[in-house]
Amino acid sequence: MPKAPQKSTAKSAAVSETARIHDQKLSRGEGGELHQTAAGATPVLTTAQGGPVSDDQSSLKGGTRGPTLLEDFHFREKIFHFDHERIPERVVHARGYGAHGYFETYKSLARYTRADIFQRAGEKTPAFVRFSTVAGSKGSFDLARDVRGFAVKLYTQEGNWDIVGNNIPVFFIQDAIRFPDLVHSVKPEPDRAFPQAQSAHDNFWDFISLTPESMHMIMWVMSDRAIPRSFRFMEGFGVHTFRLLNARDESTFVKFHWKPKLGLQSVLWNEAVKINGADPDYHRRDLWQAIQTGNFPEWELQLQLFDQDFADKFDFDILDPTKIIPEEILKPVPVGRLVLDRMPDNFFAETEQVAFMTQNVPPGIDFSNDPLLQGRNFSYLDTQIKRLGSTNFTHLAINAPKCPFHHFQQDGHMAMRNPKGRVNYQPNSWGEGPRESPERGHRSFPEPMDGIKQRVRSETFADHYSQARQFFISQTGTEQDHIIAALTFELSKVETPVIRERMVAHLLNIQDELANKVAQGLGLKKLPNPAEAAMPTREDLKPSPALSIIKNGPKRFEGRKLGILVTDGTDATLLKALQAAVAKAGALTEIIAPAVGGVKASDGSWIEAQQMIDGGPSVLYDAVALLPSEAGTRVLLQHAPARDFVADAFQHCKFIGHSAAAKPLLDKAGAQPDAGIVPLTGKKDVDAFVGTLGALRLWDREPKVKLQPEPAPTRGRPASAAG
Ligand code: HDE
Repeated sequence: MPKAPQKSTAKSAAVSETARIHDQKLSRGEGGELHQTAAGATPVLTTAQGGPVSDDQSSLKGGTRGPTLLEDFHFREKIFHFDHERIPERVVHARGYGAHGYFETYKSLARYTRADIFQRAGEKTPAFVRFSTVAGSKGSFDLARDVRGFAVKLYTQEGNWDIVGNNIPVFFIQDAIRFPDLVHSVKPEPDRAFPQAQSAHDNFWDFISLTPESMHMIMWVMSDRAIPRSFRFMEGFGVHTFRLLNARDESTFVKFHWKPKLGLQSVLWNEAVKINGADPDYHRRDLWQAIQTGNFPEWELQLQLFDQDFADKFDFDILDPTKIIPEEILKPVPVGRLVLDRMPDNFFAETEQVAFMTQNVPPGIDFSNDPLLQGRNFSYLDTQIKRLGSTNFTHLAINAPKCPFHHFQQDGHMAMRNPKGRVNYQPNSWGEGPRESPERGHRSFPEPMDGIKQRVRSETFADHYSQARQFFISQTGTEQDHIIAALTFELSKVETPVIRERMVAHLLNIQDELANKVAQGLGLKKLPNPAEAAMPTREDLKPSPALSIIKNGPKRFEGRKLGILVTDGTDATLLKALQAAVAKAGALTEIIAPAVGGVKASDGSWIEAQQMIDGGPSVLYDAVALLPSEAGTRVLLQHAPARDFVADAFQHCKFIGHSAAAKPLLDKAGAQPDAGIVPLTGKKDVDAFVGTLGALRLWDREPKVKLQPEPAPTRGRPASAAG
């Protein structure tokens, strides 16, 4: 619906009768067509009590210039409600964006689990997903270097099931009791209240450098996984080991993986920094646009299933949340798909008020003893009462189950549906009300337990470096360079040299080339000794190609966006051919022009733009095409944002298609010819260009566009055999 125009309510001392009548007309919706509803009938504005309002623009006064009267109940209610609009933001994962959709089961998993959602092939279960960053506050920017939350609520026929996961399969810590310290350390430092949404500061790296168990996670957050191009192009993980229980209460261990249909993709750090300025809502806008244009994002749920025997033989403890089970060792099995096809009607009511809780599991799903998961199961209920303010947060539509439910919980703030009738307890003699069901109800795995009461970390959790090393050697050379650059950048923001050195000491336990290059990038005069390790790093773990983004590239441009720079006189035929080819590849185009009003193309047609060049830098696109006319190029050559547009696309290793007329612009931006710079003359070139876009980036260009420091003396073992 069109938005009503903003209107000043400031009044001059003597309000003219015409202005007053005009105001009243506007408030009644008679002021112009923008106020009409689609049906032409405007509903009457009311108070929250339902009383019709006569004037919403002026408060009730004693005289034209007199004081506002206390009896103005409409004003009082309006301001009172406004003053209370905020609820506490989530202490972590404050910035998030959600969407509705459904989960479709591929086939029955009755052999493994009695969970109702997995019994029938083709069954669709309503779902709500909230993606988030962790460290930043609600108003922070989307492209922070951070873990992304990937929280899924499945409204199953036997109660809500929340898989409250992340886009990274491991975590910083092994025991929930350390979580407040971890989060305090990454948040803005308490005396200065900065930096916002950033881990590049002393407190964070101080904590990390004193926490060897975080090293595997650190490899992931310093990799490109922590700066995803879109929510749609990232994986999700349940992180912990859970259990599936079948009808006979037999247990199978399970790890949950969400695999994006469109493949993985991330941006570069230099790009992320610029995106945050150009469009701080980049990820939300992307999801919004994809869903509004009918390009519904989709993930496949894949399960790693294993038994106690596998767990006993596996290299690491399956209860340790800082470890993965490499996919090459245990192949994940596809069991269903998740499709997001509807944005919430209201962000606050749904995305802000949704309450995820790890302890929401239906019968047939059970927990493992992972001490991080156990702590989470305790924590999430507290957070909901704090944020939502009432024990009745399950009465909110977004949190309520969509299956029948019956219980005797009652009253409390904002109770919306207390049980009907006389009976509010059990057992009772009235033969009324719900009763428990040992058959249908949730049962826990009857795991034998003994042991002494103690505060310990299991010795089986003691290897902190081997999988960190495995992650690093599983990456392509390009991705390794990005990890090295990220560590160098983050630690360069640490003001205390000893913390930088402590981190390099840990890196020496992970991989020598990594440690040496970071030390060199930081300008460390002398390498420290490797950190003392509880267990030596294993060097026999094989690279796991599944851990690399680039090795698993989608090889298609589907779901991506091409930015096309045009000016007056742009070749209309070429432009149309390009737009058609990109649409055929399942991708979007956006026109960028000197003015948003558009340009007149070579055939006299008018082409509307979506962005003016100053507002549409190339960092917002996956690839770009430069189609200015000769005259247009002369103008663009004088315009710094146009030069930046090209220079950035080049340094970010993007594919650049261009008309012959655009050549001087490429030259001026320092974009030297290579395989990623593709001249476009006709349809044939255009098709070939769009074909190459599936590679997403020309990584071979990267060494040519970045600072290459002089090699410094190194020590330790030679570089790994990584790809
Ligand atoms: Fe959370 N976490 N967490 N967390 N978490 C919250 O719950 C907590 C952890 C995750 O979109 C809070 O509703 C503890 C791991 C996501 O609404 C809070 C521990 C993983 C979301 C909380 C962890 C997560 C949260 C804050 C250590 C990945 C956002 C607001 C034991 C597997 C959900 C809220 C949404 C949110 C506690 C660790 C994922 C405070 C105590 C590990 C995706 O309850």
